[in-house]
Amino acid sequence: MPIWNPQIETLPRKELKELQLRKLKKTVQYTYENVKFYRDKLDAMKIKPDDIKTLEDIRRLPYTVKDDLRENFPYQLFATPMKDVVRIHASSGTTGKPTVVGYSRGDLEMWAEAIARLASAGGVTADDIAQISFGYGLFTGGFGLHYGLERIGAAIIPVSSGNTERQIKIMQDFSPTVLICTPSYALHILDYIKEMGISPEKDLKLKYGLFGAEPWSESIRAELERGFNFEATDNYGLSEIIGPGVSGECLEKNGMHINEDFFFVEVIDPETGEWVKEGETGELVITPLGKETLPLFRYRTRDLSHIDESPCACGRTTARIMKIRGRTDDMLIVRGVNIFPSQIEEVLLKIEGVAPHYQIVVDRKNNIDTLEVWVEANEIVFSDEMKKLVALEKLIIDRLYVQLGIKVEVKLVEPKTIERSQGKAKRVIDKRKI
Ligand code: DLL
Repeated sequence: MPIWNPQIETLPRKELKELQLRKLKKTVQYTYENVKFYRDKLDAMKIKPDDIKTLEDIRRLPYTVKDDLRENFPYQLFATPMKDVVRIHASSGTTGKPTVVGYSRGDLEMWAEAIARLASAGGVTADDIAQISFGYGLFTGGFGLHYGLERIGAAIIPVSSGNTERQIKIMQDFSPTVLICTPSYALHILDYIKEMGISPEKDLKLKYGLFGAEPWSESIRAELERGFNFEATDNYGLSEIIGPGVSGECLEKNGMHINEDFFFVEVIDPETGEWVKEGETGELVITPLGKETLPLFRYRTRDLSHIDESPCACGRTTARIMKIRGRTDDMLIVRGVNIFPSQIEEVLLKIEGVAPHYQIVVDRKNNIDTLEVWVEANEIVFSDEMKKLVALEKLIIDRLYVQLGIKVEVKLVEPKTIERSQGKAKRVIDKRKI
């Protein structure tokens, strides 16, 4: 597979770091001059932009958190005047005000370049026809992928999300070779396809799937690749930083190559705020390099992962963010035990007879936390004897006990009872917070 921008993507790591340092220095100077919020912070900390002399010095800069964006709602962190802002997106967020992000023309250029690289890495070329089933709108997924794919020269079908039957009709009529959406929506489309008796192998032309915007396990990748008969890659990003485009997998499928000339990524211990040792898991903290409208310092993503800098067989030299394990804020504490939804998914999807649709319901009854896992059994299991259902339920309880160390309740439900999403799946319902 050709590399979109070999000059950058295969740069020796030493030169890449030199490039990052040059851009970091410029970014700090630019941000200090143009964003009062940061100027005040640096002044209070008695730090001058000139104090940043090495990449390690980034640790002298303050962190930025989501609340900083909310408190400066909507435009106070923008470094460019409105006449230079050409796009606005927002992320809804479940509590409080949404976070608003802006892009200059230069930012959109950078965004398209970042996406072109990851889409090429995932197999896309100018010969492809891409069905983009991410939502187009304030969410960054649809438009973000769109302009990068256009840059490559792929023919885009901008379907947006929803209306699954129409999605499938388009797949049959327009012969897209690439599907782009959340992995959970892809699973939902796959269910429909099976139900309609369509054979992806014979009736569709799909070759690649580019998925992201939510956590998904290797088991879901296997399920999608088998079901659609294509190759599926993962890509990661967040609206505060740019949207999709921070990083994306190549066809080696071994971590997401970071666009390191655009983003400096640190991994910190979320408790102490210190850098973890090389290769260890921690919270990703991202500083965009050279962004014009919303240049944030050290944004705390709350996403947990680790970084691998070892050479990749694809030839790219850029470091890779390994699969996102969860978020610091989606960790559930149930009867004192820390549980990540991804741990539960990992167990469920290795069990035969279980469909990749589940929901975790946490509650508190008589002052005791309860955790119920609702899992769909597949058609075959459900039409079988009761005895088998009971045995399957017991197997899931036992496996989850081994993984989590606590006994949880498991409820096997009929196929298609768990709500499907057209965007990001909602896997956890924590009634304790309601
Ligand atoms: O989800 C941007 C995006 C769109 C990325 C399309 C990839 C593809 P937000 O809505 O701001 O932006 O949500 C960002 O989603 O902090 C992660 O917790 C999660 N997330 C995004 N990509 C992945 C991924 C977009 N590949 C939040 N794996 C992030 C796991 C992901 N989690």
